[in-house]
Amino acid sequence: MTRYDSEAALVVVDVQNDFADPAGSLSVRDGAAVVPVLDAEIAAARAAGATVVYTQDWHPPHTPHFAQDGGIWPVHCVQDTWGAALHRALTVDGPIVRKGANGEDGYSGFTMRDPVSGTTVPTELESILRGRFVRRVIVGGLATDYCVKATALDAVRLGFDTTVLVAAIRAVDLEAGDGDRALAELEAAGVELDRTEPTLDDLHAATVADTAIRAHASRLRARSVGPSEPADPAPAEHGDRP
Ligand code: VGL
Ligand code: ZN
Repeated sequence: MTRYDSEAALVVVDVQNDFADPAGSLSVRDGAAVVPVLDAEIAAARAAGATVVYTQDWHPPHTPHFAQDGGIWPVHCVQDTWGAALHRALTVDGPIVRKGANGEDGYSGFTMRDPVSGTTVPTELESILRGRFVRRVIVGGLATDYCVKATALDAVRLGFDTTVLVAAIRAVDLEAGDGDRALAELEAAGVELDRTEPTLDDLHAATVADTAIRAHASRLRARSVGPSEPADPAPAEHGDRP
C-alpha cells in the first residue's frame, strides 16, 4: 500500500458497536468486515507517517436525531454506552473526533447540523488535519450512505484530495441501492473510489498485531487480578470476530 505519506490522513468513520456489531442497535449488514481491512490501513498509514483520525457518533439519550424524539433513527451511539464504543478489534492510534454530542445531526466528521436552528457548526476534524499540513484524505468506515458519504463530501468541499476505500465501507441500505447511489454521488463530486481489495498479507499483518496486543493484555490482567477472580475473563459479551 503506497497511498500514505505525511501529507495524508486516514479518517476512520464511526466504527462503533451499534453499527459494526451484529448486536448493535443500528447494525450495518457485514459491518464488522471493515475492521480487519481498516486495521491493515491503519498500520500502513502509521508506518508511512500519515495521520489517523477516528470519528465517533456521540449522541445524548434524547436528540431530534432519534425516532423516539421526532427523528428517523433508532436510539444508537448514546454517549458512554457499549453501543457508542469503538469496535474492540479496531486499532485506535490517533485522535478521536466526537460528533452530535449536543443533539446535532452529526453525519459528517467535519460538520454538525443543528436540527432545530439548521445551522452548521464545524467539529475539530478540519483543524486537526490543517494543523498537520494534510492535503489528502482517505476515508473508510460506516456507513457508506450516511457518515462516510457526508464526511467524504465535506472533505472534497474543503479542498482535500479525497479517496474512499470501497473495501473498507458498508452501507445501511434503508432503501436497496442507497450504498451504490452514495458511491455514484461521491464520484460525481470528485471523490476517488479506490476499489483495491486488501491482500491476505495486509490482513494477516493486522491480525498478528491484534493477537499480540490481546495476549499482552491478558498477561497484564492475569498479573493484576486477585486469586478469586478469573485471570482471563470470557471474551466480551457482544464479541464478533470477523
Ligand atoms: C450514521 C445514521 C445515523 C452513520 C450515524 O454513522 O453513518 N448513520 N447516525
Ligand atoms: Zn447518529
